[in-house]
Amino acid sequence: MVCRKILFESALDELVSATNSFDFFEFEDIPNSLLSEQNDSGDISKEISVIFIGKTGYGKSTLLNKIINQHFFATSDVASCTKTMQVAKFKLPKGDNCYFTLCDLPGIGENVQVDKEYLKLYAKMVSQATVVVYLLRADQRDFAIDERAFELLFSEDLKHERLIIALNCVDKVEPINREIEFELTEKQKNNIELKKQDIASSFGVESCMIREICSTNGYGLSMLLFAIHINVQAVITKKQGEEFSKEMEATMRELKDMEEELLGILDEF
Ligand SMILES: Nc1nc2c(ncn2[C@@H]2O[C@H](COP(=O)(O)OP(=O)(O)OP(=O)(O)O)[C@@H](O)[C@H]2O)c(=O)[nH]1
Ligand SMILES: [Mg+2]
Repeated sequence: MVCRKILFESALDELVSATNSFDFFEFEDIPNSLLSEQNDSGDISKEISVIFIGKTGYGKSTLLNKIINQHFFATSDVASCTKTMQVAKFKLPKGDNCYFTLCDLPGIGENVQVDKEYLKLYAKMVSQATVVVYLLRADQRDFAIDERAFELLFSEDLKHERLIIALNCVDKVEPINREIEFELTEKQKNNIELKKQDIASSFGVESCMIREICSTNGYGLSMLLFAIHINVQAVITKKQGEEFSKEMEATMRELKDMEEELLGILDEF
């Protein structure tokens, strides 16, 4: 049994209004086969879950706080922080003990011994999760630990079905303008795009599944939530594989065009 701590429990409506996502749960009929069973000290719940994994200090807990718009997940500026799995649970309309859960896991990379234990936990949770969000940092160059974790955790199929990479800390991408309030410059955007292409080829994933974000100020959060939303929905409707990736890329491009158009209109005012 995997030990976990429930930090927050509420109705799905609360998550829907905090994120403007995941409203499809109200309409979709979720097959029982997709719900994984979790046992919290004898309390059994059936869950659709999104797990957040990756190296220590890369902002998993910060991102989860930003998503639920509350400060429930402990974060640290200094030391490796999350030591057990922690979850926020949102009750699905489907039944009494059915939930959509967001799970924060301890970070790898602190030391070799602990990593063995955490990677075992990751493997178990990846096998049960509906969607996996793997955090990387946009200002990082050393991917050795992550590449090793990818080899251990993700089959080729899984990489193309229910994995999203959240490329965090875009505010730290050079060249940083320290004079002005946060706004990505064209040069930073270009460097982020190059970083995404680099990661897509070394990790063997679609670049549309890499979402650039800043967990502290919320940059890119709506696009990441949209990616999680449609991945969960795709798993539920069992629309997977290459065809789905292409569809997703087209949808993402459409959304990005809409965003840019909207920003253009706002700039004119
Ligand atoms: N500049 C910047 N800092 C960030 C961002 N996201 C997180 N941080 C900072 O990174 C530090 C670590 O964040 P955590 O959320 O505790 O990281 P974690 O991945 O949960 O770490 P573990 O629990 O040890 O695995 C904190 O000081 C956060 O404020 C970001 O997008 N930009
Ligand atoms: Mg943490």
